[in-house]
Order: sequence, then structure tokens, then C-alpha cells
Amino acid sequence: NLGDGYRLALIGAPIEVGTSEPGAVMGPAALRTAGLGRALADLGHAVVDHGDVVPDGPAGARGLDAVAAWTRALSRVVEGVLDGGALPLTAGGDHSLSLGSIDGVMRHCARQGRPLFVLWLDAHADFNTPETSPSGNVHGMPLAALCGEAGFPQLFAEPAPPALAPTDVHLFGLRSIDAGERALVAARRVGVTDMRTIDEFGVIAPLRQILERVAARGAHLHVSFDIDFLDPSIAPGVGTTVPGGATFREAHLIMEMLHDSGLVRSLDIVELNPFLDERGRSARVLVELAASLFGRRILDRPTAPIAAVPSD
Ligand code: HAR
Ligand code: MN
Ligand code: MN
Ligand code: MN
Repeated sequence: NLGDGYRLALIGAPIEVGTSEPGAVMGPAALRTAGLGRALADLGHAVVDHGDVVPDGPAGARGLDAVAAWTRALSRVVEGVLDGGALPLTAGGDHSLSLGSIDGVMRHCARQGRPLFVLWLDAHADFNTPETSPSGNVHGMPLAALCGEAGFPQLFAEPAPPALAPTDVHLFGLRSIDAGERALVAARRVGVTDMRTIDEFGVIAPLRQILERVAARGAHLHVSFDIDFLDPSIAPGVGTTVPGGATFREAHLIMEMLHDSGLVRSLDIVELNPFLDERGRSARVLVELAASLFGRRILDRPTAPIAAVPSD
């Protein structure tokens, strides 16, 4: 158990080599400017800002070679933070950074003999391979690479940990998927709560099911939060907006439920593009949501279960 005040490690990952839209390189700076570190420290956590990670070797060009250089560097930092008993919060940067953060988490979990579960809050599935990708953008591929799909060059340092089990990945908020990745997601039995499901059942029932499963297995829960999970009306600062995303209230409730579960052991916040933002709105929304995930609440007690609310 992490106890009350967590040790949080803020890791900047100013990576945009996985996308064709420039600007995500400014994401970590914008999150710091919006007060991410201060908000978490004000909640009583010990926050250490590790600064921005520097890629291993040349990472100038776009594409998989450049991403590999980031992956190796990020993996080392994230694994080191976890080994030191702190919780890594990797702030991006485009979603290809999760290749590195999750590789680091997998190495840490493998050594501890602990199962890993990945909750992927995103409009997209990010399950393309170089072969199925319509764009060639690596930020649309990290889950496929992490789950051991063929067709990728060597991205991870040797020895690579065993691939992530697709059944231990859950896509939450999905509303944009390409034909090739749709077939893969179905064939590999990746967990999915799409926006249709959220429209019908809300966020509580599907998320509770996931959290119960993670708790029952004693798994490490990694949350990868792509800002395009949110509706573009509340978070316009992203290169790949998709209409029909989560409302602030839905996202906020998810963060509160994640906090109350006590299960989250590592987090990515990705795809913030401050160049496309409106006066820092998106960065501020992300700081607010991160604070909720780490314990900011309206009253100083967990929300009462429904049965305990007086009905008349
Ligand atoms: N699926 C599309 C592609 O592969 C768009 C991917 C966009 N990815 C992100 N991350 N913004 O979720 O090109
Ligand atoms: Mn994504
Ligand atoms: Mn380790
Ligand atoms: Mn996305």
C-alpha cells in the first residue's frame, strides 16, 4: 500500500516524433505551468520533478527509430522510480511515450512477480501496426507493439520483458478505430468500453467491473490518459480531436473512483498540444483531473455508497 501521502515522481516526456502534428513537445512545460506539481503537493504528496527525459541517441526524425530512442530512456526512468517505491507520472508528449513508460512498468512488475493491468482512456485504440496504420504515426501503435504484434522493429532494450497480455488491456472511451486495428482488437480480445457503452450504462458500472478485477488479482494498475478521451469542447488542445468524448463530470468521476480504489501505481498524461490549446484551458483541466485522481475531493470523506443516502 502506498499510504496516505504518496511519493509522486513527475517525469517530462517532450516527445512528438510519434505524431505528424507538431506541438506536443510543449506538453510537459504547459502542465508544469498549469501547476501540476503544486496541485499534487498541496494534497499532501511528496512530489519530485525529475525534469524532462532525454532520448537515448538521435531522436530528431519522426518514426519508429526515433521512438525507440525515447522508449529506452523512458523505460529506465520509470522502472527506477517504481523500484524506489514512488509512483511515476509521465507527462507528454504524444502517446508513443507509453511504449517507454509501460515497458518500464512491465520490467518492474516482472521482477516483482506482479500482474499488470493497463487502463487506456482514449478516443482511439492505438492498436495499429506499421502494416495496418493508415497514417504511419507511431502514437496510433503503442498498444500493438506492447502486446507483441509482429511487424515492429526492435523498440525495447534487451532483454525485453514478456509482451503485455491483450486481455489485461482495457480501452475506455473508444470512438475512433481503423479497420485493421478493429480486427486485431477483436481477435486479441482486448477489453473495450466504447462510448456507446458509456452512453448506455454510464462510466460507473463498466469501471467498477474493471477495478474489481484488478483488485481481485492484486495487479499493478497503470492508467494511460490520452487527453482526446475528453470531449474537445472541454479539452481542445490536442492534435486528433474526436467529437462525442467524455464530459468533465464523467472524467472527474472516473478520477475519483480511481483514487478511491487505491489501485493506481503509475500514470501517463499524453497528447496535450499547447500550441492548439485555448488560453491553457486543456492543461488546466488535466491538472484538475490529476488532482482528483490523487485525492482532491469535495468533502473530507469518500462519497457515500448509494444505499447510505437517505431517500426520504
Ligand atoms: N488511428 C489513427 C492512426 O493510427 C489515429 C491515431 C491517433 N492517435 C492518437 N492517440 N491520437 O490516441 O493514425
Ligand atoms: Mn492515444
Ligand atoms: Mn524493477
Ligand atoms: Mn487518442
